[in-house]
Amino acid sequence: MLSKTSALLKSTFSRRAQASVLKYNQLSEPQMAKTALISGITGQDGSFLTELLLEKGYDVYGIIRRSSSFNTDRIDHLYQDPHEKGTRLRLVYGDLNDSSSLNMILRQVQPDEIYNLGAQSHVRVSFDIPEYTGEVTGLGTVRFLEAIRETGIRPRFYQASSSELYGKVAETPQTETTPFHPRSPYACAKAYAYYITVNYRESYGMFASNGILFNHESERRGETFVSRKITRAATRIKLGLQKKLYMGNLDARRDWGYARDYVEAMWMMLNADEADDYVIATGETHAVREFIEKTFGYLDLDWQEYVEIDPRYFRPAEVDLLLGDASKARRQLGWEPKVSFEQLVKLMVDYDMGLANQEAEARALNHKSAATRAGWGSI
Ligand code: NAP
Ligand code: G4F
Repeated sequence: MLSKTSALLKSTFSRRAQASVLKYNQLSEPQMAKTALISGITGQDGSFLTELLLEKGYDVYGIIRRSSSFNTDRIDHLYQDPHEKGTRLRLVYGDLNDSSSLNMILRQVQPDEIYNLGAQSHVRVSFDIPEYTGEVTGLGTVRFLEAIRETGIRPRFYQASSSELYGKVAETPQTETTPFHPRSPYACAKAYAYYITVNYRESYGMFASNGILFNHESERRGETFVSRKITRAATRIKLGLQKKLYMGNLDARRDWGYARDYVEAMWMMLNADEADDYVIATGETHAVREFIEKTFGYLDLDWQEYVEIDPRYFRPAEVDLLLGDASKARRQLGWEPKVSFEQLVKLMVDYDMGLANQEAEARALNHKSAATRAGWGSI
């Protein structure tokens, strides 16, 4: 019964969050606190950043795109009824592919800070839809920057740059001065976004900063990224809901941190004295195989019995090794990661075990589960 009730509550909250999306002409209200505008608010990082900014007393506006089904799950717990006085989180429809919506939103919201987190962010998928990825992940950034220029407001701008820029790495560890060698349409789009952000800073004196963030995960990570794919599958296997986990390259190494720690770095960058570019990373690297070993080990399972390789998950070009050196962020922003690799795996497994338990209960009630779709496609 618990899962039935929680499903009902979830859909009610989703409906309410969608209902709270404002029309542009409803946006203006006298503002005292700092105002932040976030693209990608429905994503992993967007949800943690929204929590952080609300805690800090900001008014937060999030851009969401029209979707035929509810996609506000990650921020539903932050829902505030816009009809009540003092609402501090508002959602507005817009799209990084639609300059006019960005212009209109900027004029109405007049943000002090903009966090551009919106992107087609899946590397493997970017090989399937390279042009679309270029549009949203690359050109989306210049659409935003141009909208700032055209409206004449002077917000601080954060660009969600990525360690994928280093690709076929020229040196290890990677720092702010390591040359880029992108290895996917996603990384090429992010390279454009990185340089156009630097260019607008240099050309127009904008306060525009790049956070070159290494992989960061959480219990809210999308289920087709490797960490979550592993923790979802292992917990389901533990409860007999799934038999096998099909994986790609287990030798790839990543510098994995916790997303909540990383959104703090974003805020610190926009609240520094000067705009600049920063690597954000833990300084530890682990193979995908280690992530699997830790996860299954934590559940007392022998991973070799369950994991099989499926070449569909290999990428046309791979990024073999990422390891970041965040000394500059430590020195200049005072940022450092708090959650270790072990703690990260544990918190994700604990969360997904809760979901697997709910799924087992729902199955007993004969409900269809989203998790049964996890094996779709080649991601
Ligand atoms: P995510 O969970 O995939 O979220 C992406 C967000 O972008 C979602 O809210 C999505 O909206 C939105 N979006 C997609 N297309 C859009 C469009 N055309 N217009 C407006 N919004 C759009 O990504 P994340 O992990 O939170 O990452 C946030 C940002 O950091 C991304 O730019 C990502 O590339 C970058 N980054 C991530 C990492 C990492 O390890 N997580 C590392 C470095 C950089 P829907 O919910 O509607 O799909
Ligand atoms: O979790 P992933 O899909 O993340 P990837 O490609 O490193 O990209 C993520 O981090 C970037 C920062 O460096 C972000 F910019 C980007 O937006 C995204 O958030 O894959 C990690 C590694 C890869 O080497 C991949 O080949 O895991 C390997 N892998 C092995 N088997 C797999 C699988 N990845 C996925 N998604 N699925 C597999 O079955």
